[in-house]
Amino acid sequence: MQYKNPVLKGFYPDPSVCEANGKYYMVCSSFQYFPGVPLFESSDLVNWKQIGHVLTRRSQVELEKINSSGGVFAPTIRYNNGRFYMVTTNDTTHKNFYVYTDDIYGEWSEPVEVDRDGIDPSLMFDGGKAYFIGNGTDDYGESGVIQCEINIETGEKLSHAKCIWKGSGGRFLESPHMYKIGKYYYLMAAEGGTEYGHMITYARSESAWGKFENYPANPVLTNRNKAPFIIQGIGHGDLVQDKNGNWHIISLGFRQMHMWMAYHQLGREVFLTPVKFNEDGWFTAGNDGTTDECYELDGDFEQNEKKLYTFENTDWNTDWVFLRHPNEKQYNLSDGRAILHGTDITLDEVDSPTFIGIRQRDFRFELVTNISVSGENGEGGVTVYMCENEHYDISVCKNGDDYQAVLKLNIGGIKHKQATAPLTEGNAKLIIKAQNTFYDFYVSCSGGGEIHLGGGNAKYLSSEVSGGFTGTVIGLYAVGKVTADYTDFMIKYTDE
Ligand code: 6LW
Repeated sequence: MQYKNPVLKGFYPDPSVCEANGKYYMVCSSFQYFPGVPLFESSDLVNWKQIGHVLTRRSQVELEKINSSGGVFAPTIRYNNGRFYMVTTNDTTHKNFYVYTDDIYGEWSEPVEVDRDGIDPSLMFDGGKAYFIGNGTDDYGESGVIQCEINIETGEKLSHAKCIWKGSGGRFLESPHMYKIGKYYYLMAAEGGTEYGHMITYARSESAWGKFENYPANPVLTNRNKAPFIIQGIGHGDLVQDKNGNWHIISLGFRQMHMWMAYHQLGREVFLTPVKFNEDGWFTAGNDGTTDECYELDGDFEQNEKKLYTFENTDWNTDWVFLRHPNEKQYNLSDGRAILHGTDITLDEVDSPTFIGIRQRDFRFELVTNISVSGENGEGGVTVYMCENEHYDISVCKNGDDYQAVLKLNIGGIKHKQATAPLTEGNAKLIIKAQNTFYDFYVSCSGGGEIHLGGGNAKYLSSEVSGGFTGTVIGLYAVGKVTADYTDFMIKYTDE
């Protein structure tokens, strides 16, 4: 059967995957969003169903007022002796820690800290030992891929932290993972940085401590010279074997908004690329060392893609996220309805405004929602949000008895009120129509037609402009002394 990349669309960066009891489990980074580390399950590596989050309690991760694109960086998920482990870094507090669970559908433990620097930690279990692998500097001042043995019960280091590989020479050596396959230990990592120069490289050794011999044709996988091609930034991968014995790399990548426009607003998404081990024990990836849009995959499966998102067919605890730690009193979320109570925190702040969002999953969509704004002075609406300095907001503003529909664009911190339209009441229908390169905003009130308020170019919300690691999130929000009551919400995605 054929599948099409990305296998998981939208802002789900830094994927890591493991196999357990005939299923695959995947985690992604989540930065300033809470709950943190979205957790997915699949039976074919192509269709991924989110089953929850790993970091669901404030005691597991501190995100109070942390910088956008700070917080939870790349995670790794591994399964050993009936227990799942997720290890990651809070890049704002510079803490490396892991949590564990014996029930993948339940809660995860309190964090176990590991006294190591760097980011992109990984775990390997081999010969009854647990190895903590990441990047950073070792106990002797060497930088590169750093390994130490740990007591998995306590996180205590049981050996010196030692640099075991310095990569193939690319900048930003990150995302190391080690695998024991046959007689070799394979050490795979990302180099080049998570933009257009991203690549996956690897080396092998007959010892977990090296000396590691570089694959002679590194990088084994990259799209850095694949042009013109929409899929770019391939890197940060994890190796996984499927039930038919075939190997794959699941990695991050991104889709440019247009063949000739090197901007991406959706964030880094998840791609699946086939891998082949050769007689000589080296492996290759893709047809030519690059990630294509479509591949054949053994197995009897259909690739399903959800195109319609509503309050009724999404789960507030799984599909929706808050900015940092929410004040739960500000939200009343139920089947088919969301009631948000504003505070004085705005979307332009590095804080936790009244905001609940769902990742933008593809370029072209139409969003419609009813909204009713009541209270004293303030606004309630929908935002296409990259971070506090890049977001487009359509809202119903209430100032005493005066109501207005307002379109605001925040581009690089330049706050521009693009259009207003008078309303006779606080009830309205807000509409967003998105193309690959542009967002258009409309309002309609009882019985009236759609008023086009204006729009904004998608590239000003892109990672290239905003500079972060996240992707656009479509958020419901309220600011000020108002309550915003949303019903009949839907986002419908359409193909090119
Ligand atoms: C991730 C690291 C990286 O931890 O960006 O650029 C970090 N590379 O691999 C956040 O995605």
